[in-house]
Amino acid sequence: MPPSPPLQLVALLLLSLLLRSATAAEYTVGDGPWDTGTNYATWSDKHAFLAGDILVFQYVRSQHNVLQVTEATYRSCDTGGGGVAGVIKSYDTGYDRVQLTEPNATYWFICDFPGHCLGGMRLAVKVAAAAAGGGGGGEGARRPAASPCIRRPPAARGGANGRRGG
Ligand SMILES: *[C@@H]1O[C@H](CO)[C@@H](O)[C@H](O)[C@H]1NC(C)=O
Ligand SMILES: [Cu+2]
Repeated sequence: MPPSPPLQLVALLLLSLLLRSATAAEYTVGDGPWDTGTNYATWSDKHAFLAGDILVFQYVRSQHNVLQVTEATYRSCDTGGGGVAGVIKSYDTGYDRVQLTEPNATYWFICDFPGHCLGGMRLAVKVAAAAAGGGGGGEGARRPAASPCIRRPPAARGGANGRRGG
């Protein structure tokens, strides 16, 4: 009987899939649009973020933006009028992919449109100390399912608020 390369190929494919899912996960922030109708604290608490993971902010760019800020600005929602105080990085494409590069760190994000941050458009993301891609030590840290975010509790998003386009 000749050897059966297909089986080895399948094994290789499976292995590479496993490795890929262990290196980085991509999360759509809030499992939907970045807007004023979502509870981002609840969303963030549901997930275990690792260095290398990517956050995707999706929104109408004329209505929102994304600023990575200091903890103080996250708490005060005050960027000093000019949108600069405490601002580390700003995004405004409407489809922003932000990689969480630092292990053992917290990332803070707000929307700087008037009233939006105070209205709930702010996100704190804690990145675990173990790095996902750091020399292959990350496999134990990553939970088995690569995308557990599909299920969405029915009442998680305030219906009326979100649709107002606030
Ligand atoms: C994580 O950061 C804290 C303070 O920022 C530090 O005390 C702690 O040792 C760090 N842990 C690891 C595993 O690096
Ligand atoms: Cu906004």
